Amino acid sequence: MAKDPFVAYAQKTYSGEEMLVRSKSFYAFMNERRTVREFADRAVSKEVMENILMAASTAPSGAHKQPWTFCLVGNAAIKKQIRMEAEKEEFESYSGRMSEEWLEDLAPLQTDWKKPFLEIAPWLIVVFKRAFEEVNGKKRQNYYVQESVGIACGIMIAAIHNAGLCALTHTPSPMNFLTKVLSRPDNERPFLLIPVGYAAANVMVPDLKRKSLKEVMVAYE
Ligand code: IYR
Repeated sequence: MAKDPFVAYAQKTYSGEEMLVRSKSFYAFMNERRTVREFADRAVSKEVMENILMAASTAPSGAHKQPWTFCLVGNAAIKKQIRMEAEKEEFESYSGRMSEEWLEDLAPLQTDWKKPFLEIAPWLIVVFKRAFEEVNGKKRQNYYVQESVGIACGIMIAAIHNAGLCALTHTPSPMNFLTKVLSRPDNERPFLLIPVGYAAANVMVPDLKRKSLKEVMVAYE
């Protein structure tokens, strides 16, 4: 196979001062992001969602395979079905499958098996990781799939926040029902379920604190 040609890359740089301002303001902006679990029943244009997905798809990936599929669900009947199936699993999880320790760790978030946001949020992004590809009837590997898709979701969450929207990184467990509901092929596995929209009016969020720099960084100079 011919090697991809290389092209010149013009890196955008900033003065030291500008870099300081930009890095600080980006941190401040990202630090305003909060996960919400209650959404407004308010439309968001499909074009905005498409831009968010294209931003996510700029993520670096193993061998540049971009091993993700983003299912964008706005259809009310499909959202309802996803809610029903998710609640079925979550009910089982909350009433026995999750450990005491896990339930104790979740208590401050006040989550439970009910997931009305799966119907109320205007869009659900169902992220699938692609374990392998089929090229000309032959199986081709993808690499670092977990890492690649995780990074893409991080960029997606930043893009959602940048658009002035809210998201929830939701993980119904197990979530293989999403494969069936969305008729996904054999090489795809559900990764995350991300409702996107406006937060509900007067939404409340847990009073969480983020770790300090000292707690998350170890410097070696
Ligand atoms: N999947 C469940 C439980 C849950 C687990 C973790 I870890 C959270 O941070 C939040 C919830 C649910 O979505 O309710």
